[in-house]
Amino acid sequence: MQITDISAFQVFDSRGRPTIEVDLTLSNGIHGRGLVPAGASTGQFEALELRDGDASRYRGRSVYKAIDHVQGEIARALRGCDVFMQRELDSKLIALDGTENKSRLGANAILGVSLAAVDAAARCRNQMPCEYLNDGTPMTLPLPEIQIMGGGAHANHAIDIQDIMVMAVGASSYEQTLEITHNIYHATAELLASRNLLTGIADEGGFWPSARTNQAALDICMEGIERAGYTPGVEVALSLDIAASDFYDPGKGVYEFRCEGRSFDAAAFCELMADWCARYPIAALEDPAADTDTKGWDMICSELGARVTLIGDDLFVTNVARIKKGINEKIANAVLIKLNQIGTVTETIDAIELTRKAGWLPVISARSGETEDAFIAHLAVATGSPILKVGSFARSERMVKWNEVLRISRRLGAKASFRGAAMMPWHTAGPQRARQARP
Ligand code: 2PG
Ligand code: MG
Repeated sequence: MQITDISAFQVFDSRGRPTIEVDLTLSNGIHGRGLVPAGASTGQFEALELRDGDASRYRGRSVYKAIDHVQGEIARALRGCDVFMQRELDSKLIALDGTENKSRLGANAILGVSLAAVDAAARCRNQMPCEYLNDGTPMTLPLPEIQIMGGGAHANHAIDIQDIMVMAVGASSYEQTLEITHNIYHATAELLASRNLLTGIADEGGFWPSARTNQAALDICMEGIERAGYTPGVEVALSLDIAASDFYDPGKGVYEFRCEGRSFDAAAFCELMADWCARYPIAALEDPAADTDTKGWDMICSELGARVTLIGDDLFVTNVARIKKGINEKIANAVLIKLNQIGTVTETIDAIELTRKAGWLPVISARSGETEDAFIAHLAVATGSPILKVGSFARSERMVKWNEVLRISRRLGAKASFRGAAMMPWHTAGPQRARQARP
């Protein structure tokens, strides 16, 4: 089935910032759409998001150059190509760009086209994107990581760490994970309101962190879990995105908790992470060390790698070469997977495959600047990825993904199983640790 036309438009993401929408047309008249998200705590090794940089338009953030690339060079190169040959299409896009980090055409331009091709191809076959992408790997419904409080770059650095999330590790179905999270989210809102701390929400829908220290924010979330009637560590575990690259000073080699006026060298920060894991039922830590601090990662992994899911985000940026290096160095045990960090669907799937083959966990993730697109729900199910991270349990750009997994589950029935925490092999120690966890 041939691609006949590709158009692109400027639309707006969940922060109201410009992004790209691609509309790809096939010779049978079917259209596919691709919408591109954007990060705020963007890793320095990510593929390049092309913005116009013209201060007189959208404060420099418009994406008209990327749109021109889609409608010009890219459309010319892909017209007449078979939409079912996703790997070939993506290879063409990579070759056409010709740079290491997609900086010539823009990873946002390239990803929009790559996503629109999958959407069009799936529609052509009358399949859901997850069915179209599935290569025979058993499909699973993911265990959600859902944000209760948002900090770091998503909340004007009111606290230093970025995401305090819950994982319903005791749930026996996907639907139950949502019920548990719903109850915790709203119980936490009541708790904050009762203390006059309900001051709004951060970029991904989690509560604005009105706590004075990072640990106080963890305590509020623990109380929220208990107020909802759950035992932390039994039905529910915590998961933290420390986003440590955002407060690491590479010159001094220190991590700076600015909201507390404290700083730590790599060894002291590792000790702090281990201390938190002893006090709280933490099932997963994302970016507990900076993307350039390999020694810090190594220390944390030796200390916690056997019992905590240690997820590299800024460290790996969904890049096969960086993930391979990390696997050889054994410095983590899971990889955050974000399509726009690398720029094509095929490279993203390759990153997932590589991660899984190493016995590590792929964690499919949204960005802090999201859209109404729910493709990542399909990517998680299609690849049998154990964990899905989408932000909080509020705001439609988040809920559309949680809801899409419900729809997929209804349509796939027994073809997609839910294994929950059983897909985190080292998690079994969690509940036991949790019982004696409170400080
Ligand atoms: C992250 C993401 C999502 P951003 O760091 O994992 O929380 O944030 O999209 O801003 O990089
Ligand atoms: Mg992150």
